[in-house]
Amino acid sequence: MNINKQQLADLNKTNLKNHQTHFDFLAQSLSHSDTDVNTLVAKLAEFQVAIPSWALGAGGTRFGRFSFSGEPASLEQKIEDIGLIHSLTQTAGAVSLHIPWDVPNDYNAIKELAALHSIKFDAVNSNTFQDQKNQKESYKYGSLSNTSAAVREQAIAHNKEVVEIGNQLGSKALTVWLADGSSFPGQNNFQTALTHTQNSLISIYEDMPADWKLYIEYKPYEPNFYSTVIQDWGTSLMLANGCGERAYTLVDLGHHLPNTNIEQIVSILMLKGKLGGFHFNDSKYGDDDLTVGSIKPYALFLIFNELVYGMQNNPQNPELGWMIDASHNVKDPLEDLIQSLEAIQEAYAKALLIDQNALRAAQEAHDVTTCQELLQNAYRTDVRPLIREARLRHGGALNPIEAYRALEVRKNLINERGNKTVATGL
Ligand code: LRH
Ligand code: MN
Ligand code: MN
Repeated sequence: MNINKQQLADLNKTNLKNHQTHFDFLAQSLSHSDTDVNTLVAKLAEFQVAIPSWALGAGGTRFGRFSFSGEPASLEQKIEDIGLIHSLTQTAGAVSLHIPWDVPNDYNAIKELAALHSIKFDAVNSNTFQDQKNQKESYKYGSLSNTSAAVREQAIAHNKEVVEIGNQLGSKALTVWLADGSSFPGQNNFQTALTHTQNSLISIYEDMPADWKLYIEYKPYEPNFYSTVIQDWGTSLMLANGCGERAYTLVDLGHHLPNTNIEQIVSILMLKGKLGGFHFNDSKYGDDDLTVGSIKPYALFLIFNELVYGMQNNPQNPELGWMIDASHNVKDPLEDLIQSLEAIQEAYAKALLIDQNALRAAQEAHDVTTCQELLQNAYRTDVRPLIREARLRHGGALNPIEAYRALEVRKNLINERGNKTVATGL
């Protein structure tokens, strides 16, 4: 199924007058500040977030998985799904592949299909947290950190192959997330595990094309429950520094212990020019991979405040690789992703509204009350007319969920793909 601009323009007609009233009102209220509304809309339209190839079907937990009908059964169908989300939102112009879950069969055909939907290939993800069929060595006791040289070599070779695959598609970054660690005290020697990991990463890094970046993802626990080799941003940064200039830390919002100040981590990494990538999701307890903004939207806004500050003040930090890393257990995956994109845009737009000069002045005057007022005034502004306007100007839907349902996208996908479908990947 494809959605064309005319269909969306027709659907938008119903909401257009209402939208215009809200947009004009917001533009009018913002005209008193020095925020130019057209610049804001342009920034929102520019902001593109990659959709991971593993998030288009129903996810699951270790207790079960409940399929969603009409799920994509191939990489081609996954790209088509992202194309649908992108048509509606105009903010999902990239895909992030997980290898070997989504290895292309025909590179040219996949590239053509992606181009047809205006989708770029973002960072590629390696997978050494599962054993694959016919694999010689097992990752049961770790991959890049394993005490066995043969296992480490196999894992290194896999990462190099992932880079090769990504290179053929136009990707420019490799994301490494390791499940390596231990479940019981005494199982691992922490120092040996870290040293092996560093050396393995260096070997992968040195093999990458000169214009590639390496993103090192951290996570405190799971699947190992006693220790994880790359447990936090400090370890990731240390490893990135050990690799070289083009190695960076990747922050996944779900990969922190409760109440961690993620915005501070983001800020410090950008100061050091070492924040490379970002995985969006939300959580109540751990790595829950829930819809972005569904649990802690204010925290997301504070994180975006630091991201915006960093993007404006830290030229030493490269452009970031943005990706949604969520799992969809009960909602339609496409609707869920649309909601995540909306939450990301909302937090970004609100952060852009913060009067940075006034904030700096209030900070210097130690006027804590005003500091809070400045942040919360921005947070309390309903920025949705800006996001809608950005979509409208680029041929998207004023209300993507409404359009998705009006066009009966899921019903069409079920007609095309069937009722009992299982997406490849997670
Ligand atoms: C690990 C993780 C990592 C993986 C993805 C499937 O929890 O966030 O990014 O690649 O989930
Ligand atoms: Mn992640
Ligand atoms: Mn995760």
